[in-house]
Amino acid sequence: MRIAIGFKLTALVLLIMLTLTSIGAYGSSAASTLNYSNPINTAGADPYIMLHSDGYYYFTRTLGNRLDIWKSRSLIAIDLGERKTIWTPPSGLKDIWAPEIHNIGGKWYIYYTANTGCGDDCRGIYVLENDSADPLQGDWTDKGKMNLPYSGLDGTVFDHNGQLYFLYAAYGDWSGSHGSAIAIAMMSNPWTLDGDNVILTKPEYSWEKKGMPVNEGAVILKRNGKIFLVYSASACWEDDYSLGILTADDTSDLLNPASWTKSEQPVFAKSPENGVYGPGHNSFVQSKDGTQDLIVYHGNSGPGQGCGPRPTRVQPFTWMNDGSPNFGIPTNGPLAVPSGDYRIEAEHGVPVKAQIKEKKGASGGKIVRLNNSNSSLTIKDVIVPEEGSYTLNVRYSGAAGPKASVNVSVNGKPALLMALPRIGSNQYATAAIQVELKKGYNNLIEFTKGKHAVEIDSIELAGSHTFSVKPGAEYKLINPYGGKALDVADAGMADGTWTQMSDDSNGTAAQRWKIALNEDGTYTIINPNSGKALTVLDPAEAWGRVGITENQGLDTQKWKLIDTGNGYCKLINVQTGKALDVSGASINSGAGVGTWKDLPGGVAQLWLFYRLD
Ligand SMILES: [Ca+2]
Repeated sequence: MRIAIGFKLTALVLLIMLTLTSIGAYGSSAASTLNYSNPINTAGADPYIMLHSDGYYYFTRTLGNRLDIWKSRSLIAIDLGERKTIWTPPSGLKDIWAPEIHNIGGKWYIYYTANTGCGDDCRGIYVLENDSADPLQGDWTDKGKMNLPYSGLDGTVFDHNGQLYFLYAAYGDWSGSHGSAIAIAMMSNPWTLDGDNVILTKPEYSWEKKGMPVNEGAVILKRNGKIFLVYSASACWEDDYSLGILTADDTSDLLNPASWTKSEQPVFAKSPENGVYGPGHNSFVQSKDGTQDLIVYHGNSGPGQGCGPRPTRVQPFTWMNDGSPNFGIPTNGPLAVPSGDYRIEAEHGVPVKAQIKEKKGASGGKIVRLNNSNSSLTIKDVIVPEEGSYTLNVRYSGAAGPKASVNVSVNGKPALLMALPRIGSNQYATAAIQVELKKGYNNLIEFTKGKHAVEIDSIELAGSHTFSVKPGAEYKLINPYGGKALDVADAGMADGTWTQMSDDSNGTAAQRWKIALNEDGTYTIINPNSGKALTVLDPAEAWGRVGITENQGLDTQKWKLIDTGNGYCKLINVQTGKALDVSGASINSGAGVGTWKDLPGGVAQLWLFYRLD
């Protein structure tokens, strides 16, 4: 809240200011459950997103030196979802690129690209396997390097008529025959190729040879009796990186190149008008209710940005009369959130003394029946884009009594009584209440049976809030680029203890920060463990190290919070005028934290505030 007007604050205005303070505009935008804008994260090259039968989206992307998985109830809010580093490479394995997560026969697999230190010549594709129901849990077994006859990258797998196939970008002769081309092979199991590797497309047209002759990043789309192989063309650092497409009849021999017809022009390319450059390396996903098809791709927001952060973008696409996809033009939106993106099926919650039942007319085909006394339904990982009050819509059926109800508890707080007006046993209705939710995925909603039995079909959240923090509340501060948390080194208490980035411990003493609002509208950020304030220790330096010191109300201890949109903010120090910054834009634990000149679009200077208390 900016106070530039020359009038005295009334007590009421002051009270509002002290209870929930909005942040001064920078690129301020309301985060909504109805609309969204691209990109959906700060960095996101080679994005792969899948929707699993458990109702969660799972997301992997290139990080270079490790594999992280994101898990989210919402596609659009996936950057705010649970994130976990599930694997780091053994010594000698480098350039960990283009991971894809797949569920095959009930087991999880991640295919990733790596080399053993000699670059392209020894670049190959490797596989990990996990038999846990949740890929963020359990152990990943190393299935080793795949038996590719070519060196290559960008592996993907698909099933067709019960046969597994593998696609990858196979290196050839850069000066002549095929550069980087797309090869296909059958598989005898999810980590072993069996039989011939056949080249289906190689760079031929000028739009496939910008920078270098490259076809890569293949992915399969099936519809209308056809199989579409969509791939990325040209070098990733070119603004003209784009998508091409091969089309085959779904009854044809997929290992015969003659079965495939190649587009003569790219089917998805840069849009300078819309500010999207080098779009490519895509995947496909559907809205939760299956009614919309969406393309997930990376693309830069300006020209000449090369193979930098390449943030992830998502947009719907349609189908042409001839049955082929129409991907349209890259856009930043705003776009309507995919259908049902903030809906959670009751059957994707945890019933206790209650049953999941199939029911005609139910969303997702199932309901949860709260019948027995003390029966309950717990829905965890409820995600919203910002802290605030949301409308919780509950779709239900079978409310038997005239005063049927259900008790709703949010984040362990005392339950609210929600009336469910009487309807027929085979009819559905929606009732709504307002609930307070934290930013991110860490919300839990519990329903317990009221006076009469009731069947809960789904919940859906609606609302819109701008970024805000609540003075007096405690937060963890995450840099979304690396996913690490702002941390006091060794949970130190002494004046001058440095801060650093560390694995997100979800609010242990070293990673808790209490927000205090100063009279001048700036904030002091206190580590409750030591009671000390986040301080620029070396304000005269270009990059001034940040640590903790006893709070004396100094300008080096005061920060402005600047909303940059999409749920991120910057922290600008009052003394230096510089932004809180992760040294070298490192994504690793142990990276130092300081203040550096405010860089527009700098991924090392963006922060997510997650409420802990
Ligand atoms: Ca349902």
